[in-house]
Amino acid sequence: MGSGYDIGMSHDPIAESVLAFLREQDPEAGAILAAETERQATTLELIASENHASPAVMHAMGTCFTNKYAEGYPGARYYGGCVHHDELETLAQERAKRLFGCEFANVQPHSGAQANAAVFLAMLKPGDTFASLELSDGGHLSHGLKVNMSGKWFNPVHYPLHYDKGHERFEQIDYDAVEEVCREHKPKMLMCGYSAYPRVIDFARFREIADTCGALLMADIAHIAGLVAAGVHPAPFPHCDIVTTTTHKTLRGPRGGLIMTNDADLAKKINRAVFPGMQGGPLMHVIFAKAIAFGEALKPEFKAYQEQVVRNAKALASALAGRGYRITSGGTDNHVMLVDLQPRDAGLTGADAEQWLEQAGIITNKNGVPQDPRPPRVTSGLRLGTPALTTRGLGEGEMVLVAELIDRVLGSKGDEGICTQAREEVTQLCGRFPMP
Ligand code: DSN
Repeated sequence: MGSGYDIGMSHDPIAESVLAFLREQDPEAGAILAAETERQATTLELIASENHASPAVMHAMGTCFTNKYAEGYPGARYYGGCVHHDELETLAQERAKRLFGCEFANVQPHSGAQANAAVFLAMLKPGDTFASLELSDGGHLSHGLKVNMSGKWFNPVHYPLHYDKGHERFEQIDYDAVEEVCREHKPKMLMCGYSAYPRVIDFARFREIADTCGALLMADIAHIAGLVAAGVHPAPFPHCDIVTTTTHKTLRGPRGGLIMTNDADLAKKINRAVFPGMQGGPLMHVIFAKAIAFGEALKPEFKAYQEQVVRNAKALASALAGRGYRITSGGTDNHVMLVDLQPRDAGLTGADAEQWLEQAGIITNKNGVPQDPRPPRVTSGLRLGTPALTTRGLGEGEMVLVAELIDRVLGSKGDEGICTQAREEVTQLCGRFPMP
């Protein structure tokens, strides 16, 4: 049984022969790859920012494009021998532009954090003020955390969620407060787009707010990029000036970053900030895989996949709520949910839950819930997402089963026997839904 949503997702003989080859070439390193292959095949991946890339994307990274320096951009390189690298990077750019409906795309950022850092370098001066959502409310460390460059060298001001339990939009973005923060602080840049926010982002409203204070509007759509590409979440263009993303989460490409804009002047600044401002040689083998992933995302099957991601998230959230867990903001509109463990068991921490579930082969990450009384290494919540399970072909029926397994493990407080039994059931379930 395969996912049925995409190209070649049910069996990968090339990966098997590569593994056999590497085990022969370097038994020590090959054994680690074998173990990780087995781990991924026999566990349920519920980390919202992870996915299982297609065989084409995976193998694209293991090609001769890794051998080349191509500093610069197509047609303007600092090394000879770049003719095919120019073709390739142009192809990746063109596909990204079609996918997200924009005029300019820089496909070179090595990661989402580096894409964001390049935007800071291009658009702000040290000490400039920008507005964002705090990490503890669902933002990202590169959106102004004190220990991150964005918080050390720039001046973040944060806008809130609705924290009033009685409010109909409890734990959702308080757009009026965003506007107040912008009026008071006059940020040079307003950031939206998050790492742990389960609701639709109103980019049009953000545009109106940015215009009240003359701020640039930047969206980091790292989490929802696949949904946006498939039209399952509203698009940031034409509302946003700059859009950054990763390519490996819902978008299901290789690990990497991407920056887009419709403005030719901003594009020039962004290009200079990525190279030579932030990075040296681009990872051309990864750009090759990005081009392939963008090609996959342009196919109609990708829309069906993303629609199922959202249906699965809703089914999982509803099944967990039915078992006494609180889903923050009352549910999810996208691929991710934040599960507040406290109503189910006041003593249960996210750290314990993550560890016990891993013993049962269910991979999650602890995550603070808004206004979490516990520190980030402990937390009262779990962040769960459905992109990877959906790639494997699990549907809403299986989400109910996954919720039951999660509850059984957590309800037992990680009892060894219960975890072992659940681990066996997880392995069997994984066997019914093989890896890409
Ligand atoms: N670390 C990523 C996540 O898990 O959401 C964000 O960069």
